[in-house]
Amino acid sequence: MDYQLTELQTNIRDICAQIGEEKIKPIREHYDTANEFPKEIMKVFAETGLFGLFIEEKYNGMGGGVMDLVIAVETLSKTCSGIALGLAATALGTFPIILFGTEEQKKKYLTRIAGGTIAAFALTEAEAGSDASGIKTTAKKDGDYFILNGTKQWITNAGEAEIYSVIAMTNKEKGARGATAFIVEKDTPGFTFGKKENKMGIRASATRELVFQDCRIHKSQILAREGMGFIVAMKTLDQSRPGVASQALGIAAGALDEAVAYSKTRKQFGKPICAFQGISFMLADMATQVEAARALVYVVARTIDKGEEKDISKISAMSKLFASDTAMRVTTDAVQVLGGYGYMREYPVEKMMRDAKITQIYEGTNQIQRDVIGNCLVKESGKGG
Ligand code: COS
Repeated sequence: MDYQLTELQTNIRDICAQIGEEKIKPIREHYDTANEFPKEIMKVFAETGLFGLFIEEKYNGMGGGVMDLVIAVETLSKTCSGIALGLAATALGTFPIILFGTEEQKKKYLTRIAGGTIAAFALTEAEAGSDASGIKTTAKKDGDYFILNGTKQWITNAGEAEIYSVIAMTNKEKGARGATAFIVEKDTPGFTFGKKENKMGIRASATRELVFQDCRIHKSQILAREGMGFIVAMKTLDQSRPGVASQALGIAAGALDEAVAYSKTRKQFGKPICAFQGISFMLADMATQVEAARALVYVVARTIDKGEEKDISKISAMSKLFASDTAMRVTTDAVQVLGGYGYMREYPVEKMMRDAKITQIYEGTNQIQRDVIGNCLVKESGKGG
């Protein structure tokens, strides 16, 4: 299909496909098995300028937007979404600065990120997953400083990132309106990391706790204003969910490729299995779902980049919901097409199926996405809210 990619986007797709084939494919199994973060590949991303893809040129970025990020993450995720996540989660940690940073904060942090410094976003806690305004990490005012105490859970890129966008409560009584967003640097005293999680999929990505114990952060590190942390988080997620959608899309597209290739070489009853309608109909459905997901994700990403839509929550949630459900269905079917071989670690489709599952869960479960979409529909119809 002709998606009318720009020259930059075509170049990004080709470069990422080359990185996937030459650098990621030979090592993806190792990092998945070892549950290890691929620093060497992050260097390749940095050298290629991928960390600056979605950052303005005046901060040494490439001046692209969500669509450019989507193309990169989709293409890299075809080979390994766990590795692509190092880039996607950096974007997630960067969006609060892009959307709400002061000129000074942007100059200081965006230029570093564009040069290859990894970032992360810290909202989730043990008791605050879907209920994001229930966070318990506190930031108590002390003169020009805020003292952070608490633990963030399941933070992607934790320990590897140098720059963290952290949401903490500055006024518990005010609920969602009592949260504040801070930029916290890795080596700040009082800021340490908890255990590395042993995950089902995306095992090449680093997922750890962030632990704050009397961690002093200067007020100049606040993003937006005191009390605006929840809005910073929500607007960030609106911007980043198409990134998860593109990760899911890449996983699904990768699994489809594997299934088609296998079906042409695997012979049963004297014929390649693609000659059986039971298989070819499955492949046809998988391909149709992938293309439908791609069309939706691209249109949503472009709409966000245009900046004309006032409320992007609904379409952003739709892209993540549809693409991640597609990824789960298509990878499950890919394992089915490969049969017993699909279930074995020697073939990549079982890893793709494991990797797909998280896209229905993180950056808001798909139940939360439906909730967001439903609330938007009611608001738009003027009946509620
Ligand atoms: N953009 C701007 N403002 C938003 C917003 C958005 N996308 N979403 C909510 N708000 C505002 C609301 O308008 C409301 O403002 P007022 O206080 O002025 O009325 C405020 O934020 C609180 O909103 P709401 O009452 O809807 O908050 P809830 O506590 O009910 O939570 C959901 C809403 C469920 C949507 C939110 O908690 C959520 O997104 N949860 C999932 C979190 C998530 O994705 N976690 C993954 C972490 S990153 S891996």
